Amino acid sequence: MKISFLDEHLERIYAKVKQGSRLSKEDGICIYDTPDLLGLGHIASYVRRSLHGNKAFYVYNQHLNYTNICKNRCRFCAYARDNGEKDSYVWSMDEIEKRLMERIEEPVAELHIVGGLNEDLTFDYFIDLLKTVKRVRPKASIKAFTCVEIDYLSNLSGLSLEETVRQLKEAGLEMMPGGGAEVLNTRVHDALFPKKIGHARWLEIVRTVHTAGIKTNATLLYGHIETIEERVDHLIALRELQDETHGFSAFIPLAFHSLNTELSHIPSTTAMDDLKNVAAARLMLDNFAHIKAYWVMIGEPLAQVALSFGADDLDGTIIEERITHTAGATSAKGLTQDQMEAMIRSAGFDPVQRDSFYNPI
Ligand code: V47
Ligand code: SF4
Repeated sequence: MKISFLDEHLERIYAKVKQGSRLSKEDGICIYDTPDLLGLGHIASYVRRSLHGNKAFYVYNQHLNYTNICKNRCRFCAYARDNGEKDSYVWSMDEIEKRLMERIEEPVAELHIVGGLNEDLTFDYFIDLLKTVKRVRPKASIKAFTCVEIDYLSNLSGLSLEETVRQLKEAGLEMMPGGGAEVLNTRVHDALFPKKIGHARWLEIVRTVHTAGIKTNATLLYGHIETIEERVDHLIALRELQDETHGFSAFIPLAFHSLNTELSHIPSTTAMDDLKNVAAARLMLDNFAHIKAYWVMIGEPLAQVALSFGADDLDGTIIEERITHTAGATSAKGLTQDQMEAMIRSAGFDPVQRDSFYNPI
């Protein structure tokens, strides 16, 4: 179909996309700079539809955030607390079992488990955590721990990265979520999350995890101090690693929420920017199968629109989201399966309930 774009750069990008040519850093910057949002959506949708047709995936999942005590205290994080602070917590195995049992009648297919770097916890706690979850919910997949936690656990246990991952896998770890990279850039790292692992270590850990046969997701935390060029560099770094390992499953752009953080002066991201991040991901990450629109962060209505801007997955029902809601998210804390399916259908797509590995359920 012949399309007239308002932005001449989009003509070039569309031609490349239709030929299956890889987009350059310059193209990535044009994607973020374009005023022609609908033209951009058209191109991203072309790719999304050629990969997934009219399907829109979601997972019936449950989040477990086992502790909010964290020694890193990233400047953008509203969730973390110091040990001994009033509302700090750590869940015992009984508490974890209780939370799983509260939902045992529901068809939960995935458990998304992440927490802070709590110096009171031993490596055995994490092994017990995985085994407890597997015992109580044997049929659900465990998607747990970011590369930040893997680095921490390797230091804590004194084991090599490879051995740490091997032991976690043996205890039940099947997949890893995408958090922790934030923006793969030293300037942003030093300004916002200096105690967290940096760019090179994050990539090294992902490589090790993928080599061990564990798929991971990837994210970009946008809407704070990062520049457009830094966003594009981040996407290209992920694309290059994916060429090497093929271990990334989905990419999720994460919209920064500033309430209750040290950066509370930063305004919320705009719908324009949220949709551009989805489209940029779909177009730049030509070797990623899935792009998620995380409804918790951008809200349910915009997540529906994102399905026409490159996203093919709305993540999950979640049940009880804590991290973004502590930072001011106004979306629901969870959705029922009916709500999720109605949301997808009214956006014009066919809902596909999936497991962690995108097999339809
Ligand atoms: O790494 C922290 C981000 C991430 C804030 O892989 C914030 O399927 C916005 O990674 N405002 C954790 N974001 C969440 C995450 C995730 C979520 C859903 C699905 C998947 C997946 C992964 O949340 C952190 C950080 O980047 N975060 N604080 C904040 N104030
Ligand atoms: Fe800790 Fe993660 Fe929050 Fe950083 S983002 S302070 S590592 S819980």
